[in-house]
Amino acid sequence: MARARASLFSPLHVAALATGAKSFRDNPVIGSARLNRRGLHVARMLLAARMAETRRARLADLISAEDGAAFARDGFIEKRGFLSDDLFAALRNEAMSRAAPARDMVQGDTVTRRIALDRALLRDRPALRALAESPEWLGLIRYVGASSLEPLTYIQTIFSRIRPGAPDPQTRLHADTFHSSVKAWLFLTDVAEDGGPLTYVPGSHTLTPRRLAWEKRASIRAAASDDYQSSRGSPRISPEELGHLGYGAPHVFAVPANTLVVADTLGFHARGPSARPTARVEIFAYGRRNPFLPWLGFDPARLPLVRGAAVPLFWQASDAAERIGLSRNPWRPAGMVRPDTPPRTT
Ligand SMILES: O=C(O)CCC(=O)C(=O)O
Ligand SMILES: [Fe+2]
Repeated sequence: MARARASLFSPLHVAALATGAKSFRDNPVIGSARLNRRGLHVARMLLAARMAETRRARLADLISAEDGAAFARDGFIEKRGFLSDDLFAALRNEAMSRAAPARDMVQGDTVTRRIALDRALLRDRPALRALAESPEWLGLIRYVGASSLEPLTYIQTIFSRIRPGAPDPQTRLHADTFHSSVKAWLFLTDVAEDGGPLTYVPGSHTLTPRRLAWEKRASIRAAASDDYQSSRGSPRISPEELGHLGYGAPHVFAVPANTLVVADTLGFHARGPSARPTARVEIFAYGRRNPFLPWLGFDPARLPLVRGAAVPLFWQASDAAERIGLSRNPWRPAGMVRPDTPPRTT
């Protein structure tokens, strides 16, 4: 019987266990209630955490001891006044005052806009290039990301409550996936407490026994969950459950412009609610690799032909996939716009 059931699993679905594949609903092995009851999901989490810890230890020289201690405690590093006043003013001007090719994505009542900081854009924007190449910026991202990765970097705008629609799904506390990965936000605008701020539950990036027990329970029912994001491997958690796991309230990044936050999105985080339509603009970087890699380097995104072109390549591939009917690309071309030009998708 067990044999007959095991044969339902295709080799590709099994092979995906060794990657960052996370969707309980799309992969019958990852989503198997029977295997997750026996600890499959939790075993992947523990192995990924151990690999991340080993890789991160080798990257300790990239950041200060103080930042390392803050990260170990909280799961994020916050740096106010990250850039010098002059560099920040120049960078903000380069980012905000010039139109650039953008993509918009609608999620409920929210529109996310991204302008890729690719090679073409950076060519004549020296302040943005100085940030993208800054050892301090890259060091923080690589340390938190536990890999010598090449982050995907954008000018990102969050237009909260810009259109009628369901509440933004990012406003529910969640972990992005089952393993460490890094996101960084250098805010170009001041962010108010009731203006859709980033929030993060301090310390929730570590796998405590209670977190693992919660993950195990969640993994058993995830494939059948009617919460779409949870079933796709980004588990949502309620404030009550969070209390049961022993965590305090989320920290709210109501911060002035020129604050950098670099976070491990294995920890629980969300976008706080917005009391009115707002446009939060930031330089946003993202890095995620196979969590089971023993090595630090060899990121394909660092190859000469890909470096500085990964985002447009990805967008074009997603457009091509849509043209042949595979899947809709949620990132729709928005034309040449500035980060704060109101979206047309309202
Ligand atoms: O933009 C934010 O405040 C957080 C959104 C989020 O959950 C994410 O980017 O993973
Ligand atoms: Fe997230």
